[in-house]
Amino acid sequence: DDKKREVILKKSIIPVSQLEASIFFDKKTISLSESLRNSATGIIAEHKRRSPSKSVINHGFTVEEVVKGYEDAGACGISVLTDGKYFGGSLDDLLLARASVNVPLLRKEFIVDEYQILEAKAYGADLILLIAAVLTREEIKSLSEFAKSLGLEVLLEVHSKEELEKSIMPTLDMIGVNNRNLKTFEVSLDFSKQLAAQIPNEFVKVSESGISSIEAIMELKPYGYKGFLIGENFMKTDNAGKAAKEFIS
Ligand code: IGP
Repeated sequence: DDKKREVILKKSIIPVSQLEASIFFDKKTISLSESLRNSATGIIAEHKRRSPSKSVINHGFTVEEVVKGYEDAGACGISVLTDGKYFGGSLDDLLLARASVNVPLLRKEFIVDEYQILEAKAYGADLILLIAAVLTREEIKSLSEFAKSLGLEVLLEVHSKEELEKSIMPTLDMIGVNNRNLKTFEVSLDFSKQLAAQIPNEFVKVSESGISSIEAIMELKPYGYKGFLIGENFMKTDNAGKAAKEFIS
């Protein structure tokens, strides 16, 4: 399929030896799970140019300006969409973000192979996302083990009880419940609420998508959520960093 083709094309451009030569490759990563455990707010702010469910318009700010704004606002971590096809992002966005901030950075991507994890490390990420909906248990196991071997943390994304049950393993650091169904785009905080009790306590719980108010966070906290991944609510404004600041303070 298209995604596979993209990955193959990219592989022929940058050899693994060159990724491993990146200045970020041997750099110690920063732990998002630790920051979330110790944070009062737990906001993970996302850089997202557009999305298939809604067109999000970034009003002329560069990725550096947006992520700096997020860091100044007090975000615990920053998610950078690197998918080009659906979200208009790129690995360059991740690299520019890395050069601009010191908070943990998530490479937000549909990860299906180890090469993409090497890329994540080489372009400065601290953690990766694995999406249970598109991976088997064996894939989650081998990809998360590989990420951990590079010092990257792993955020596993689930949307249902079945996805959660098949995925639980010690190589995960955080479990995120996506409030948006990736197929129907239906969004409801009920997904986070319903799954919370089934997420074992050793994993930091993250609620993802469709969060647009402090009230939503207040509603989710009693369920044990420590992290809140927010994109659209900030990126749809004319100044994402400023919106994050107002939200967090
Ligand atoms: C952010 P929102 O509704 O605040 O923009 O959502 C983030 O959760 C969302 O972008 C996301 C995503 C994903 C994107 C969650 N899981 C997987 C791409 C792939």
